[in-house]
Amino acid sequence: MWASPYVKRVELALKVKGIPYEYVEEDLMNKSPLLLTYNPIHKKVPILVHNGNPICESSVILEYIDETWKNESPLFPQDPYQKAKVRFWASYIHHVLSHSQIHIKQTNPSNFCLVDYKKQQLFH
Ligand SMILES: N[C@@H](CCC(=O)N[C@@H](CS)C(=O)NCC(=O)O)C(=O)O
Repeated sequence: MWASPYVKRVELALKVKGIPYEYVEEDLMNKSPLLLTYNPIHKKVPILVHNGNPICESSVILEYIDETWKNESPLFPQDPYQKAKVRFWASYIHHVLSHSQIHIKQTNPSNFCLVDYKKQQLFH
């Protein structure tokens, strides 16, 4: 689901750490048997499948990635207070974006921008 912020944060984490992955697009209007098998509780993306094991929920996936590939660029600081601050701001930014009229729009095959539909503004 290319426009999903939950999927994007997982892809970004994999890219930051340089972990090769295969991306499988899902049609959320017609969910595949694989999606329903791997995430029977929420039936949502993203799902990371690693060593045959499905991991669901983007924040859980991010922590799994960070703990599994420890030596590559850490996503979270070790210090519990610093880690709490990172989690706070990640949650804040996500909350602001998902509760606003701002959406991601693809302007051409390789270019994305943020669109504020209320203010009719584009942010590149
Ligand atoms: N809390 C979940 C939310 C994931 C989520 O809402 N995914 C949406 C795509 S953006 C989805 O799969 N929706 C399908 C549905 O609601 O049926 C996470 O962080 O992974």
